[in-house]
Amino acid sequence: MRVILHVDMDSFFSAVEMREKPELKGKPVVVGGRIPPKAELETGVAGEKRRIRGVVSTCSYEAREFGVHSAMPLSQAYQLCPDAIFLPVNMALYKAASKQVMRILRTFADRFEQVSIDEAYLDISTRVNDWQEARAYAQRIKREIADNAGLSCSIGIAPNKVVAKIASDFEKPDGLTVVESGDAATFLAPLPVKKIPGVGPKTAATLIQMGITTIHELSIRDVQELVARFGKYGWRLHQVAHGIDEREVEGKWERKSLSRETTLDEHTSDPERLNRCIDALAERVHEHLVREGFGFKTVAIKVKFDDFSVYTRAKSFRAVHSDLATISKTARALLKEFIVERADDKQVRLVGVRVSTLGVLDAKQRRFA
Ligand code: TTP
Ligand code: MG
Repeated sequence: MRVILHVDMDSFFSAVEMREKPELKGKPVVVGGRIPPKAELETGVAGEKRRIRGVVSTCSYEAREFGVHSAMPLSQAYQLCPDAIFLPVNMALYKAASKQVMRILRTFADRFEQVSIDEAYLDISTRVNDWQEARAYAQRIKREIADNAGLSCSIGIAPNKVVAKIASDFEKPDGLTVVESGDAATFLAPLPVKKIPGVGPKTAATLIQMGITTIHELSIRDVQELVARFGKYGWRLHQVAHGIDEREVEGKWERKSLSRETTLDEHTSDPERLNRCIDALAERVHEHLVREGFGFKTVAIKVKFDDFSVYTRAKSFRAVHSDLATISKTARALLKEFIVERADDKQVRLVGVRVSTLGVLDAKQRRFA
C-alpha cells in the first residue's frame, strides 16, 4: 500500500507574522508591503499623491473574507479591506520558520520532498498499516507542528502525489482529508478543473471552451482529443482526472552514510565476541536503513585499539544492496582480514559498522529489504 501525504502550511507568511506578534491574531493581516499614511495618499508630502505599490504575497483567512488574495495589487486589497494590517515581506523570518517545519516533517517520512517554502510530500508507506492509521499519523504531525513551530497546516493523504495535493487544499485551513485507494476518481469527479495543480486560468479557460468544467467531465473525454489540444500535457490531464499519478516522492537525502558503533566493556581480541558485536551493529544499521527506505553500495568497519589507534576498512559493490546478510557478512569478512593482517596482540576497545553511498530504493526493493 502506497501512502503519500501532502502538507501545506495555512496562510504561511501571515501565520508566521501572527506567531511573532500575537496581537495580530484574529485580525485581517495582509503581507506584501506597507500602505503609506492616509494623509500622503490624499495630498502627498509635496502636494503630490503617493500611490500604493506592490502585490499581496498572502493574507490571513480573516482578510480573505473581504476578497483579498495572493497576487492581487495591494491597492485593490486596500480598497477591499482598508482596516487590515499591512506588513512588508520579511523573507528571512519565513525561511527560518520553513526550515523549522521541514525539520519536523522530515522525521515523519520514509521519503521526504520539500516542494516550496511551505509545502512538502511525505511517503509514509512503511509507517502505517491502513488509512485509519494514516489519519492518526497525520494528526500527530499536525500536533507536532502546532506545539513546536506554533503554526497550523493542512494535510492531504492519498495513494499518490497529485491526489494528496488536491486533498490538502480540500478542507483548508487546518484541514485533514483522506482519500483511500480506489476512491480517488470519486473524490475528484465534482471538483472544478482548476483544482488540478498546473491548470492555471489559461488552461481552465480552454477546457471550459471545450465544455469541460469539472474533473468528471475531463475524465470522460477521449484522451486523443486532449492530446490533440494540449500535446503531452493532455495525456497527463487524462491520467490525473482518473486519479492516476506514478511519480515517486523524490527523497533528496542529504545523508551520505549511516553508522553505528559500540565501545566494548572489556577490551578483547576474541574473534567470536567481535563477530557478535558486528552482527548486533549490522542489525541496528539495517533497521535504520529499512525505516528510511535506503540501500547502500559500500560496507565499512571501524576498529579502535586500546592504544587508541583507529583503522577503517571498506568494501564496495557495483549494485545497491539493502539486506542485513550483506552488511553482516561483509563486515565480518573485513574484520577477519583485518585481524589476520595485524597479527599482534593489541586489544580492541571499539568497533563500528557503516554503510554508505546510499541510494533510494523503489517500492518493490523496499518490500524485500
Ligand atoms: P500558498 O501555500 O499558496 O498560500 P498560503 O500558505 O499563504 O495560504 P494557504 O492556506 O491557501 O496555503 O503559498 C505559500 C506562501 O508563498 C505564501 O504564504 C506567500 C507566498 N506566495 C507569494 O508570495 N505569492 C503568491 O502569489 C503565492 C500564491 C504565494
Ligand atoms: Mg500554504
